Amino acid sequence: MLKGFTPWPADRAEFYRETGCWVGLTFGQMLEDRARQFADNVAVIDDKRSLTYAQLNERVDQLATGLLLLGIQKEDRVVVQLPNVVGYVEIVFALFKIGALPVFSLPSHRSNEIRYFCEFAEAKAYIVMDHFGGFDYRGLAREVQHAVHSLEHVIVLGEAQEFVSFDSLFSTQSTEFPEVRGSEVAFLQLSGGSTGISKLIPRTHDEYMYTIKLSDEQCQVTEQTVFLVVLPVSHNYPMSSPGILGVLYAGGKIVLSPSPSPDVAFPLIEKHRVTMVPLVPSLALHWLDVKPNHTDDLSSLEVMLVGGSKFSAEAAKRVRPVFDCQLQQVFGMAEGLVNYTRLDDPDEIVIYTQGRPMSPYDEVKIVDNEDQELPIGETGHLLTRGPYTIQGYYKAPEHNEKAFTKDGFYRTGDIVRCTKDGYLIVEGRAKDQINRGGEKIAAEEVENMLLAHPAVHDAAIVGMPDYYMGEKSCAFIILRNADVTKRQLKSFLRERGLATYKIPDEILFAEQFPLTHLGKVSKKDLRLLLEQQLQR
Ligand code: OOB
Repeated sequence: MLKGFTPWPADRAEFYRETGCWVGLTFGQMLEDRARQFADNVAVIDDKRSLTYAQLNERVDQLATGLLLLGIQKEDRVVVQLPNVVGYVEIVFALFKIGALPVFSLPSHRSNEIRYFCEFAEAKAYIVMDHFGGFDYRGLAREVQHAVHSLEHVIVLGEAQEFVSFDSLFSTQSTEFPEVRGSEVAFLQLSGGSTGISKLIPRTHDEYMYTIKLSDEQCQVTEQTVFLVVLPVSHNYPMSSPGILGVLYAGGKIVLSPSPSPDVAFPLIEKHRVTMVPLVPSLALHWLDVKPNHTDDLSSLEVMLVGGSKFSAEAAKRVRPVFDCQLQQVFGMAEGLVNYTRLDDPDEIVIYTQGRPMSPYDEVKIVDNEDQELPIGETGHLLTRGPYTIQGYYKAPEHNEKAFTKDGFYRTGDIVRCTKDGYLIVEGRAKDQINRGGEKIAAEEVENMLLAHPAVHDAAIVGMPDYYMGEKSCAFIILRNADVTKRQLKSFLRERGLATYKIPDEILFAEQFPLTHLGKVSKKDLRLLLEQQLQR
């Protein structure tokens, strides 16, 4: 078993097997199976190429062979940083087949994040695109490879320069793949993070297969589904709720879009007769606002999933009239628990709630500050455990003590209320995190980096209401007796390799911070202060 992975207690693991949640199927086997069943169906398309199920499986086998020949072995960690391209699906399944573990990073991550992931996971390889979105990832790879000693290979899709070319890896040599079991860890996903930098989340084949099987049921994914991905494909949401994995499970078709812009995405919906698309609220709002200016035929669209942050009821009401499709809200987390509104739920529920747990074996509790369970209808902290919610972050025993209860419930950090029918309504957040249109920012990570600036005496980051993003980030700064501009502070963060989405949208200087009675910075009061400033 992978070192640093926290397994489920034996009795619960046995229960999840007995009840048929965990069936021992790996993602490698799943693809082989679907390649037989749906051989000539198109599995995945991007703006350059497309592959049928049979072709995908064949290419995955050749790539897996090439990875083995390169020296990538079972349980080796491989940081994957790719945009929405067919090569992403190929590489991830090739790693699954040999039992090597992809560590999923986002295209917007920079050296601060990538160095950390590679170091922390002791990654053997790092896989990037040559360039994308105006950024050359080979420069980043050079910097990371220089800094991280475990990193033996950088694999590049496109022009590889001095690195290993992705295309050169495909090999028809006959090789035996290592045996991989359903109970083993399949990959490491990223947490949004609330203290310091993102934690890594180990997910096993068994429990992740269960999440996509259930998601397929709740979202009615079938062989006929045409699924458009405009969000970064490696995020847990477009990956598994129901995500690209759910679509492959059902034999449907994945269309990968290089951009979420309606100018790119709407023509793709028309061209491929897309039936389903997952969005975050900021994008859904944007699409709602601009739809009337577009003439593309979007009549194939049946379901728009919206999740990742709270979708306002006002916006939710507009989905059907504007897009003539069904809205399905999803409230999920990379740590596990996923809630959906159901496709046959009345509007009341679809518009006003974030859905209910997808498995009958999900256990949810809503508790007060002392972990005492609250009566139904009251607002409190959401705790959960179940057949697909992790028991611990990867190699983080101390953090796990705080993030999980003694009996294995995960503290989600979300403040919710439950209706009498078991639907959850997200009311707020207890974790020190900013949810910037679905992208999570751990305040502490950015604060620590700001504190490294010689002119900064103290820094505190809070969310700032925003029409599209839900919230943006605002950094309050107390300066030493030095002069520094907002722009200089932002470029300081950029030069330190912080991902762009984490750079504060606003910086405000303060003389002092409001404190709690314990003497900690009161973020609640800072938010009030910010509100007053904005109103002015
Ligand atoms: C998804 O996963 P993560 O890991 O990026 O973020 C999880 C957190 C939740 O704990 C909650 O704070 C927030 O994102 N969240 C929502 C929400 N969906 C997620 N807050 C309010 N309303 C919602 N609908 O974001 C994720 C993973 C799988 C499926 C969907 C989203």
